[in-house]
Amino acid sequence: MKALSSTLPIVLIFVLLSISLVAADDSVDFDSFLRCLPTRSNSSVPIADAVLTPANSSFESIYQLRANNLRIFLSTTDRPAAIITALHPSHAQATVVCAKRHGLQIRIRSGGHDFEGLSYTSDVPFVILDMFNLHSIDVDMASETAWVQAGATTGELYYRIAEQSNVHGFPSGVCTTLGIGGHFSGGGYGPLMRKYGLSIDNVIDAQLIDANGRILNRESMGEDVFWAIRGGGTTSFGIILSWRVKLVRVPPRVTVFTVPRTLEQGATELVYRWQQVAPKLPEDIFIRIQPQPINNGGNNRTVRVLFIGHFLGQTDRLIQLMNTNFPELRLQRSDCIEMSWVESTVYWAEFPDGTTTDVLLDRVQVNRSFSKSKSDYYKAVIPRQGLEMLWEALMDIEDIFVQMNPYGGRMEEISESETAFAHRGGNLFMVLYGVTWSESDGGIGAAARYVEQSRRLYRAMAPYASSNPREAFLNYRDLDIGSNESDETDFEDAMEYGEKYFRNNFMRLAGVKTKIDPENFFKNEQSIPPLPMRSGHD
Ligand SMILES: Cc1cc2nc3c(=O)[nH]c(=O)nc-3n(C[C@H](O)[C@H](O)[C@H](O)COP(=O)(O)OP(=O)(O)OC[C@H]3O[C@@H](n4cnc5c(N)ncnc54)[C@H](O)[C@@H]3O)c2cc1C
Ligand SMILES: *[C@@H]1O[C@H](CO)[C@@H](O)[C@H](O)[C@H]1NC(C)=O
Ligand SMILES: *[C@@H]1O[C@H](CO)[C@@H](O)[C@H](O)[C@H]1NC(C)=O
Ligand SMILES: *[C@@H]1O[C@H](CO)[C@@H](O)[C@H](O)[C@H]1NC(C)=O
Ligand SMILES: *[C@@H]1O[C@H](CO)[C@@H](O)[C@H](O)[C@H]1NC(C)=O
Ligand SMILES: CC(=O)N[C@H]1CO[C@H](CO)[C@@H](O)[C@@H]1O
Repeated sequence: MKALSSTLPIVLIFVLLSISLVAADDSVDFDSFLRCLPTRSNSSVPIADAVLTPANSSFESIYQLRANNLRIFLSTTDRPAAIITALHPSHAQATVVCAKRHGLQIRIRSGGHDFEGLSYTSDVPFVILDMFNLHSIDVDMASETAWVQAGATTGELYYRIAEQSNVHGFPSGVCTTLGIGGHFSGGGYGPLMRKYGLSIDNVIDAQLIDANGRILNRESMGEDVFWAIRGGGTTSFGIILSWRVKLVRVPPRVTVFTVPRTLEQGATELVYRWQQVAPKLPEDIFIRIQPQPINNGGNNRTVRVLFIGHFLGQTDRLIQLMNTNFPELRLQRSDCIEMSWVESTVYWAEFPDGTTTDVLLDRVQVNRSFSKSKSDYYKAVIPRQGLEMLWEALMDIEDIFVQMNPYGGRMEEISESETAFAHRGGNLFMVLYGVTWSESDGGIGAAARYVEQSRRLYRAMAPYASSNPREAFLNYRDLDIGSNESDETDFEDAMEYGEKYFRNNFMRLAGVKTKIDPENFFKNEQSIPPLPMRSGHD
């Protein structure tokens, strides 16, 4: 991300001309790595079919295809020495064993949505283990469970469940191209969160490849490791091959709505009220809000807040509940649309009206953009003057995206230590601040300016957000909150981001890490380090 500080458009040309291969480093024995691979994998599915080096014509296109954030992708010149597009679990096992033996770091990629690109960039010689081809989903209606491979997307999971049942679903993210492998590692949330918790709260088993290349399940990895991989950033502990999930019950018809309110229509008072009401509503109701600046023509800017709702039930009941609990929103029957649960995943992902559920099988994010995101947790209501300051800040910023998601319900019931995901009781809502822009807004050359805008908003909200630590959501990865270099994980540095992401679970995570990966093979700029070695004289 070094090029970010430059605002010259020439950067792009520079990047394209100077793509370099980190494999050139002498200390790394890349040829031996390549020779090692077939000796460690199942010969009936040749690993040669999975290995791409820069000599292969498809290398660059596969690299790019799932490098989702153009801010990261266009600011790095380093390329992996190889991309292993695993076609069989043994290809992933071989990648671990051979990379460890021959001094290469691995970066694990499933859907490639990491906000800071940690699944496809590194400053040291590395290979990408791409799990995208391992995407089978086996739904078993008798036990109401499914085994889902890491490379499957959220959309595929929703689609495959709906093929079998219209009264089952799964609580995961809104975007339908997220990789299950990365998405669950940080928790995984969506509109079913208040009713059923996070994705990881409904995970009952997993297959994990450890640093010795062994495949472990829940029993053989032990409850400590199983605890850590649910929300603790799986990538610090191993490679997820698949998760076994418990499906959840949904009614045959659910109701969705999107209600816009501008400042002139009283949005400030509504948002003030929403903060108190939304975390306490019946668990079947989830109302996200999205304030965004809009132009009223000329230079007259205002803020419009979208109230985006999801209800596990039908319109009549929803209207009753809203009249009782949140009459100020004045939700009308005509605002509500009834549909099946799987159709609601398409609605929530903001596909154009009329898009059919087949879109859930589109596995690749086609329209990529430049982005920088940050997150906050709120345990107290933002006062009216705080909201007014937020509106001012939004109207000041070019392409800002703010999303506020209510907690409460099931999230309040699960204890902070039940899984590694620590943001539970006491949180009113979680906020995403994102700036996104495109090539026509200035592309990579404008990155420094946009990134600074996101930081400015984050600083402005400090008085209202959680503090000591100022908590952050791992799935909304943000290197600003503390990070390390690609190949070293200093414990003190790790504590800085670790407490924000994991609160009191950080030390226990480091303890688990010490047991399963004491040599710290699985690491990145924000991984969990092993506990520091004791000095001996205490
Ligand atoms: C448009 C968009 C919408 C989003 N919406 C939501 C949302 O609604 N809810 C939510 O919770 N999050 C959401 N996110 C965040 C998302 O959950 C995270 O970015 C998540 O990490 C993406 O997983 P991935 O597999 O696609 O990404 P990747 O970039 O492939 O991986 C992300 C991280 O997980 C690691 N990893 C990937 N696969 C494995 C594996 N098999 N084993 C071990 N480690 C692995 C990677 O090394 C990396 O550190 C959204 C992100 C985007 C870009
Ligand atoms: C190799 O993979 C095939 C196909 O998945 C499987 O049938 C076979 O048992 C595997 N062989 C070994 C030695 O694991
Ligand atoms: C990559 O190129 C090598 C050498 O030309 C070739 O043998 C191999 O099949 C190619 N790999 C893939 C996955 O296409
Ligand atoms: C700006 O737009 C709002 C909403 O349309 C309107 O009420 C207001 O009068 C406008 N202000 C100016 C200065 O035009
Ligand atoms: C991608 O962007 C193009 C051009 O803006 C648009 O026409 C197309 O519908 C978009 N595709 C998706 C899937 O959003
Ligand atoms: C990028 C970054 O923050 N790197 C830090 C990693 O840890 C070392 C100490 O071991 C710091 O000096 C770096 O600043």
